[in-house]
Amino acid sequence: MAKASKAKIETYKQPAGGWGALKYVAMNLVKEHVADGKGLRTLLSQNQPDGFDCPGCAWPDREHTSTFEFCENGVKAVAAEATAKRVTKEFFAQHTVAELMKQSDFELEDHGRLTSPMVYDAASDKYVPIEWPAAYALMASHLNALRDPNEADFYVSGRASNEAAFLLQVFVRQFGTNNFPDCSNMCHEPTSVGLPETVGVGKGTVLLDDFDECDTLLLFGQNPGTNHPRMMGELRECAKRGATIVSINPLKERGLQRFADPQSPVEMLTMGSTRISSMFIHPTLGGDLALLKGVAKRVIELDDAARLTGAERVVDTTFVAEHTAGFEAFADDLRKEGWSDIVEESGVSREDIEKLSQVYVKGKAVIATWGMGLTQHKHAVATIQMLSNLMLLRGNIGRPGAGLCPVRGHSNVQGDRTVGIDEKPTDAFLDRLESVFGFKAPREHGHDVVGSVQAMLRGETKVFIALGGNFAMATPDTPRTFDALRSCNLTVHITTKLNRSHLVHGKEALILPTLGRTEIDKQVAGAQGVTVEDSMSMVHISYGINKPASPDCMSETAIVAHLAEATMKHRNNGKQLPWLWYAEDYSRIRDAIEQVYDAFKGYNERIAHPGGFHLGVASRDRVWKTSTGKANFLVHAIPMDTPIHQARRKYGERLMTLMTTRSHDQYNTTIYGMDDRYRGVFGQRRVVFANRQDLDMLGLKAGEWVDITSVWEDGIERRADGFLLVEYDIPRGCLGSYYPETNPLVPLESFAIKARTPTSKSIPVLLQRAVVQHAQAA
Ligand SMILES: Nc1nc2c(c(=O)[nH]1)N[C@H]1C(S)=C(S)[C@@H](COP(=O)(O)OP(=O)(O)OC[C@H]3O[C@@H](n4cnc5c(=O)[nH]c(N)nc54)[C@H](O)[C@@H]3O)O[C@H]1N2
Ligand SMILES: Nc1nc2c(c(=O)[nH]1)N[C@H]1C(S)=C(S)[C@@H](COP(=O)(O)OP(=O)(O)OC[C@H]3O[C@@H](n4cnc5c(=O)[nH]c(N)nc54)[C@H](O)[C@@H]3O)O[C@H]1N2
Ligand SMILES: [Mo]
Repeated sequence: MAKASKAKIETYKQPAGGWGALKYVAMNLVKEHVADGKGLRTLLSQNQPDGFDCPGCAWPDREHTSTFEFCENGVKAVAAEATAKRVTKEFFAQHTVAELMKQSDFELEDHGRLTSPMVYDAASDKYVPIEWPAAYALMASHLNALRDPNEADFYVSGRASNEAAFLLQVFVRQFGTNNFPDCSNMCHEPTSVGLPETVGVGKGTVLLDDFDECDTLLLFGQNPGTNHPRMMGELRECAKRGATIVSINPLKERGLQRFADPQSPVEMLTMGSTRISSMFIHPTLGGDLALLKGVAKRVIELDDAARLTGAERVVDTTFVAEHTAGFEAFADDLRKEGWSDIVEESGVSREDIEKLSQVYVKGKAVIATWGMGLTQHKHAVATIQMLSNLMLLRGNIGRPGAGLCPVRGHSNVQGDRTVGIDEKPTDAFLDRLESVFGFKAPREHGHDVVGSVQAMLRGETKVFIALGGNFAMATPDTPRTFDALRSCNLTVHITTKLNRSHLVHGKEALILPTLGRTEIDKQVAGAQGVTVEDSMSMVHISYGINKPASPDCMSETAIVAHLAEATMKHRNNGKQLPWLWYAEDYSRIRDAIEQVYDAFKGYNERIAHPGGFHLGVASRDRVWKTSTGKANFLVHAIPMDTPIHQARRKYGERLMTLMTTRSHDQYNTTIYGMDDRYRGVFGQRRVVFANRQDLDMLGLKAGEWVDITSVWEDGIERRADGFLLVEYDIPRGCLGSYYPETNPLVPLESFAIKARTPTSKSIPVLLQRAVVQHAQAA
């Protein structure tokens, strides 16, 4: 077992990446017992044309090139899956669920890969073995006993392949529901909801090649040094070429400051590094809408001045005239907007807004990227639309080196959505599905994540089946989510590793062990590859190379096919789609996908090309699939009465806004280790970052322990106790802490307008000195 760090808080002076990354790679390989030849072989196959797609993030690869793309956190994701540790039947025989509940999330996952299908036995409070056919029969009997198919929810986490996800949605829709809560609901949903109204497509418009041509990059609310380390390679190249990089983030994240490329012998040997951002703008949490309005207002001011003096226009008038609608109303709204509200609500000085505006108007090819810092807020949809507005002002969409670049999370979260995991399917899609498969698809929209928990709490959802993920820990309002899951008649997890969702189970429960992407997936027609779509709409194939974790693990696709077969054979007088036939050879599923979606034409041939193919994004080609047939400028007021404003009126400056983010040593709810070294946190996770002046104002000191309570007036007490205060360079009134420990603080009913994404980056909270002061960190 790798040695855990001692609990300490210590400024990290190294650049992101570099030798620090190599050290942690080695530590993780040792921890997972994969530091032998097999471990190395696994890593060398990552993101290779004939290897597997990294199960980490959704950042694309350069043509899946021959050099091994090095990324510390990709290695951690692979090592976590390729681990030599196993959770066996004997393990379950030794532990009751109540005992396992006492273990931390880190400990649960650290037991290793699940090896056998297990069923919950209430008499002993243990999971006991079950044969696969009996597991399918149990699920089928529950599903077929429902009065209404809408009493079942099918959760999908973004690692599932296109093949498994597509087959699942065909089955579930034939079964009769659109209940597809999906990790995307908690993630980039505001992007997927916001962009179609402005530019017609809910996806990014850039490709990696655009990073070669851009001269300006605006990075909003993301931490690529930790969450998309392969993006750092691109940023480094851009910086070296002299592109201007601005980071818009309440925190000065290490990876946004300096990066040493572990693949650059020069940087490694000379201990050198590359400066990434040349400018930092630190908005207050949720302040981006006001900030973006401020920058757009400045662009209009400069343009108005240019028009008066006859100088070159600042707005790209040709583009605006030819391609957009709503410009005049938008510009008028900006002219009327007051600077004091912009400055107050963004938390950014007029001077900094001016500087950012200058950078923006100087850029000839601007790329704007964003992550969870924009999406997990009440006004996320409006914020993303305002960013799109800003980009439209100077024609920065659909031009080489310029465009919108939402940076997705899970490696196939975008693909899952593309192939039909969508609780709000369009009629056009359902019509097509019906004509290809010959059944009537349900039209009523289904549950998203928030809707799913609410339906369980109302006692309406009886069966919950999850294809991956960790619903119990990823969702808001943890105690209520626990109650919700426990109210189900059956909960099922198709999963690689043990996590808390398996322990917070329904009256009956199954754990079904599945293959990871690194493993050989052998079916009747031979070893199968699966396809995934990255954040830039590139679709490619991935082949596992490792021996399966256990002979009893089944592929996700096969599990879905058997579930469908077992359930549907009792319906339609036994007339069935050939579920098992699809799972014999995944190219048959891809043929079916191609029949439903024109964009996948020639699917099987096109994935044979190394690097795969681009799905096509109309807005990239300046084809606007909106109601006006143009790119729309959309007016949005600066919100002045959010739950944060309301709570602040009541509690004054003591009211803090809390963001919940990832540490460097975790993959969402999977905790790899206890360090967040770029932020200087070692050996612990229960910390809260606060501004020095706020600490003084509250009469608190760094090193003290605090309890956190939410301010949300619905009669439910929300608290998370025992966090170490860490003084940090964070704007006043803002706090930062890690997810999932802080999810008990996020109210289920606090979500983004239109997108219903939980507001995990803007929770109104109060701090109290903890009753128990733990031993202080060294
Ligand atoms: N190693 C690793 N890789 C991952 C993941 C992981 O957990 N570990 N998770 C994957 C997933 S599913 C996702 S969605 C992505 C997440 O990747 P990110 O989008 O980087 O997610 P977070 O860690 O939540 O960090 C959000 C960033 O936004 C900033 N921020 C917070 N609030 C605001 C705000 O109001 N305005 C602005 N401008 N900035 C703000 C925070 O300071 C932080 O730097 O990463 C993916 N990749
Ligand atoms: N407070 C707060 N909450 C958040 C967020 C936040 O920033 N703050 N972020 C949100 C975001 S962006 C997201 S995407 C969600 C993530 O929510 P989820 O996607 O539900 O969570 P993960 O932690 O990614 O899921 C990890 C589990 O997936 C399983 N798994 C891993 N690989 C595979 C595989 O190949 N196949 C299968 N079948 N299972 C596998 C393992 O059992 C592992 O325990 O959380 C959201 N919740
Ligand atoms: Mo995500």
